Amino acid sequence: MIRVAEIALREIRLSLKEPFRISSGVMSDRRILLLELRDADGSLAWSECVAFQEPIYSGETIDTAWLAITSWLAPRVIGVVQTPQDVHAALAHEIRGHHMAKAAVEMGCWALAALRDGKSLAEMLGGTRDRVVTGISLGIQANPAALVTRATDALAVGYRKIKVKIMPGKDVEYVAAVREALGPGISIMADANSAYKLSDADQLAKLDAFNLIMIEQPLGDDDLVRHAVLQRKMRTPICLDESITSLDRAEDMLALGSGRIVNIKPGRVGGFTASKAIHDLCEKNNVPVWCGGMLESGIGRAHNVALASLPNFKLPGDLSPSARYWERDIVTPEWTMDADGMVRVPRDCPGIGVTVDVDRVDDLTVRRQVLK
Ligand code: OSB
Ligand code: MG
Repeated sequence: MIRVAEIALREIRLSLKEPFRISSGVMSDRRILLLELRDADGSLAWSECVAFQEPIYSGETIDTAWLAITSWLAPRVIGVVQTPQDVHAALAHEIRGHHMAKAAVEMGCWALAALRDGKSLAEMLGGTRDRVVTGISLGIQANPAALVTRATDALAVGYRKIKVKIMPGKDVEYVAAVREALGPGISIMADANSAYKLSDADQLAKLDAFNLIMIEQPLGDDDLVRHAVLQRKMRTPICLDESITSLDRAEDMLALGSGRIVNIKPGRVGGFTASKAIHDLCEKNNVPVWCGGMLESGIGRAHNVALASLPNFKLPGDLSPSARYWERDIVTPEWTMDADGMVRVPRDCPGIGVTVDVDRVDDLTVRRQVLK
């Protein structure tokens, strides 16, 4: 049982080392929403909201999340005695949408519960691995040669999966160049972030020639039906990201055949309880899952790494180490990856397993609001 006494919201500014471009926009100087959850004994757990500053990935933004948490969500947990397993339903009841806002609160509750029990978040969630396999997600580049340079460098430092962002006009030529440069044995995939229409099926099917381990979210961000049609026209497995916003949507994907792999981002599905349910459903149906990323700071990354230690996370996650994104992260130790592309799961520390550098976070904070 936990009883949250106080939630503080903070907005920090943290600049990416270089801009990250997806088909629907570019991110560079990030505005990140962090939560500090305190219980009556003064235990403090941190969480991160994965919403971006503009609605280019989902409808939420950091400003809508701030509104949702302060107006509707925080009052559902502050002063309430409940288990972390109860929080998902408490936040879902009569409040539609706002999954990323809900997830930030819910995941903070799990982290607080882990601290209270003296367990690592990974153990609390049922994670079994002590290291997780990591891939890199490469943003859209100016030309295929620039992408090849980045892909080759990534492989050389140990990444076990190379994901390249694509969009119409920057697809077959880019993927072909990467496959040619890396050779046949390397795990390569493409992520379109909903940039295509079903009428582009012939163009997308050209990617079948490159033996990709999957293509992520080619069609609409809330689509399942057209993805099912497309999957029947392509050999490459479709992986859904944006479309899987809940356990129900994962069930729909299985029923319709909209894809064969699921990217689980706990922020997108409303938190850990939904993530675990989707993980278990997929496991039962022999559908592998992997953990996606949202260019998180070291706090959000800690939550993702803990989740990725569950057994059906069978494919490398987008769990790059801190130094890929930031000159300096806001946690100690920073997240690192070994030469085999593995990130250690801090199962030996209670809670999220890294220490938040509060002085640095204070320096980066542009607004803070405390709710009791
Ligand atoms: O679709 O997975 C995505 C980044 C921003 C928005 C959407 C996505 C991504 C990534 C980056 O692929 C993953 C990461 O390194 O955090
Ligand atoms: Mg994606």
